[in-house]
Amino acid sequence: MNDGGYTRFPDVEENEIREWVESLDAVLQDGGPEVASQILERLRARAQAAGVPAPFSANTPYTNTIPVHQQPVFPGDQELERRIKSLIRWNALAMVVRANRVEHNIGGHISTYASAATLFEVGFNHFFRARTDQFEGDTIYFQGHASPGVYARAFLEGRLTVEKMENFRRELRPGGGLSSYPHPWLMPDFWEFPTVSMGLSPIMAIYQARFNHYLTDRGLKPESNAKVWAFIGDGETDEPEALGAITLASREQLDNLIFVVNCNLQRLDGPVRGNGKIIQELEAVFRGAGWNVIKVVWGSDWDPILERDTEGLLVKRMGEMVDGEYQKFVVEPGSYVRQHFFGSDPRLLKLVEDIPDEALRKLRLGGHDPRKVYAAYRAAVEHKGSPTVILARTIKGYGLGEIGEGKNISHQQKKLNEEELREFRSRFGIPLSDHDVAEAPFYRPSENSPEIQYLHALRRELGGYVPQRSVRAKPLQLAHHDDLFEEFFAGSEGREVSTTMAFVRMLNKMLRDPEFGKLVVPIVPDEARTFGMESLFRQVGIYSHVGQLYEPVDVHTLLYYKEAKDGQILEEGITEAGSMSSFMAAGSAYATHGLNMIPFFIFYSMFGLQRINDLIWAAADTRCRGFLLGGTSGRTTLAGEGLQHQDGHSHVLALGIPTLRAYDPAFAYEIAVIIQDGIRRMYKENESIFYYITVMNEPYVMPHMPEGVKEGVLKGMYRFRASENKKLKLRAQLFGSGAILREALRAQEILEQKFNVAADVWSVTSYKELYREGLEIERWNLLHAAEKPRLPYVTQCLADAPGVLVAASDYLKALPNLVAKWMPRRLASLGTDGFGRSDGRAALRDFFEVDARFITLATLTELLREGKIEAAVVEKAIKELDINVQKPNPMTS
Ligand SMILES: Cc1ncc(C[n+]2csc(CCOP(=O)(O)OP(=O)(O)O)c2C)c(N)n1
Ligand SMILES: [Mg+2]
Repeated sequence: MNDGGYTRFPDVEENEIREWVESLDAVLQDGGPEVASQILERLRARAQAAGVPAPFSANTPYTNTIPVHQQPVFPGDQELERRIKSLIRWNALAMVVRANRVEHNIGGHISTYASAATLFEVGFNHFFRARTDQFEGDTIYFQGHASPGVYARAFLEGRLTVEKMENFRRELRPGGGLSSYPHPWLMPDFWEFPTVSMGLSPIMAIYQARFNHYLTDRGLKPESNAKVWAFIGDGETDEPEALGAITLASREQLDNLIFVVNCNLQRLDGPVRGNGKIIQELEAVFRGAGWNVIKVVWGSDWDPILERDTEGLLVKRMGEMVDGEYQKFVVEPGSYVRQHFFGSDPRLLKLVEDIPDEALRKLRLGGHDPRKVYAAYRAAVEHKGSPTVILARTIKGYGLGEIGEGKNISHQQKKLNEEELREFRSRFGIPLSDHDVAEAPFYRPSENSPEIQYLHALRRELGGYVPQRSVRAKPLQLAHHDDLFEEFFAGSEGREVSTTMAFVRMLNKMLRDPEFGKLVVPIVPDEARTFGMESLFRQVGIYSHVGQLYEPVDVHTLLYYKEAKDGQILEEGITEAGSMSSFMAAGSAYATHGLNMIPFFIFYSMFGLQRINDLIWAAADTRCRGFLLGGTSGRTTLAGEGLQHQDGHSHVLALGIPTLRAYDPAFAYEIAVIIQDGIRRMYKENESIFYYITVMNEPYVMPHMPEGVKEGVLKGMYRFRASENKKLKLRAQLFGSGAILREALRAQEILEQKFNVAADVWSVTSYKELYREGLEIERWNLLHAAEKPRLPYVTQCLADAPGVLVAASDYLKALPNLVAKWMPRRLASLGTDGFGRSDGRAALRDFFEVDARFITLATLTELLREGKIEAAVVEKAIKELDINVQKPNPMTS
């Protein structure tokens, strides 16, 4: 695969091949590429019919895709651009070197931008269009480790001060600094998308490009030729997410999408494919997936040599070498290149006999040649019908010379001594004296200099500066908001429904809301039927850029599978990562597009936070808004499915994501309160938060909302049903969440009827919210030691709540334990630590010890501990409740 088909048939006579090649040349000359292509296609068909196994190759030779004669004229002042790029190179290097001098090991990367500089700067100078009032602008995902280069350019543009540059990677300095990598959370006016968890930006970019089409197809934004660019490392493509969604991009004909893979052949530890060729490997993968592939392997220096290579020997030789050898040519002298590359054939040696060794070593590669890169970018933006990937060959640590060019240690190179700085300075012609250079000072020519003037002029032409982030969406009014949710406050009037059903009905109503219905984006990874959402197929349609090219098998049914160009549902297929990427595109549209899109991504809760937590983390960093719905949740509520499906820990995983509000509601009105308030906070008050709400498939009667509980629902707990028998001496407070709240209610009855214990039952809608609030109060108390301590909400709630305390949920015991220290007395926690099982709900709740019987037992045991009852009562209860004390421990079995 990797040699472009050149070494496969060594026994074919060279002469014979030459004759065929000459015929092809003649056809090309007379008829042009289209005729040649037709003839080749006919030949292929003929060969196939004759039983000749047609040589399959998804590869083209290891040369540039765009031939010299098709290269457009470079539109800029190349010399001036080179000088600007050199200044950016210098400042990018200086910021890392300086940061590490001040603070040993503060880190930063020099060699990534050093290799990507031309790829970035040609984009900045000629392609990346800013967002303006008239034009939506290009969306760019910058390779995270190249951030010093992006900062250095913004510094030249006058957008970042010396002080900020000085404080690269030291954000906590007075006056602030610059974050290590692209972080919208930390630099909300600058970065739009976080990219540094490798592999995520490619998938995010693909779904962003698709989402841009979605917005246009649904009439929410005008048609435009804006592009989504993603700059990716070649090592990064090993991440499954990086290539995992590329067929979606071609299937959806995303010609608004351009990947640029910086193929410096190295990653952190060493070569990406020492024994192969990463460019050829990626070419095959992307071509196979239907992408337009543009290889930019060799720079213009190679053009005359290739022209002299009339026999194709050089191209053949280029195809033979593996990346490990190519990397060696970067670090060895020209004599080595002559001997080991050209030396394989005297005819090759002849091609370069008039080129001195030093020049031979310096023959520029494609990714460092602005003319080649420009040609590729121009072809990419003009290409129609499919996404484009540009595979550009570069050198890691380009310009660092002895200390880091092409070396295996390049990635980690952060410090340069005086001598090395001087060398770099001289190589790139930075006007700093030998004396000054030692300090690695930042250098910016005067505002009137040709460099700075040129820089500004080009950016003006492209609409302004990038990257730049701003929030352009206007807050929603939410005038009729109450009516929408009213129905759910009333309860289900005796009907048994699940919280999932209630949510779907809510979604249905929200889709019809006159103000924001059109902004709602339902996202499902092939689970709509699981959640009873199939009625939405017909109601709002499934989005498809091409509409529906077939008659669906169920066309005669009421709820048929309707795909439509203006469909509203994003039915992503089985990809939680892809769905989450859509969520991010929608959830950040308030900034990217000035549109308050409201994504509702509903998934199997086990395959959410557990599977795609890194993307959810990135969504938080992106300041995304919207709702994540963990469907069929609960370790004992999702009956039958067993170990891989039953989620009992997503709420624990949600704890770590700072802007994620996580709720485990039990009733429809709780969900309504949470969603209503969430929409208000995110889209009216402009808070950068998002929500995780678990919903269940267990049907039961949804009660009417009691008076005055809304605040408690949102804060995390409220007393749902107080004991009516206050005269009893034995008292308890039971905390239930989600479906397990009903077990607590049952326990309340058992305790009262059989054991004379009066228990109040609380619905704990969010341990995370209680925990956050408690931590906030504790911090306040810590920092205001002399003042009267404040009380956490949990403590306030339980101030007048007598008796023992017992919590039960469908999640890990760790959740209630988080807030136990703010409770007035010891808390007994019941939860579902351990592997799930396939069985019915009752059996599962017995197995995990979270049912009404175990809540009763835990309450009695606590009363025994407090000396309020005798051990005999507990022993009797164990028998009456039919509890097997010899049963295996669910945590370890
Ligand atoms: C998910 C993830 N794993 C590991 C890393 C650590 N890491 C940072 S850069 C890097 C190597 C990058 O190599 P490549 O993608 O080829 O980029 P280059 O710097 O060579 O352009 C690694 C492993 C990371 N940032 N993200
Ligand atoms: Mg690399």
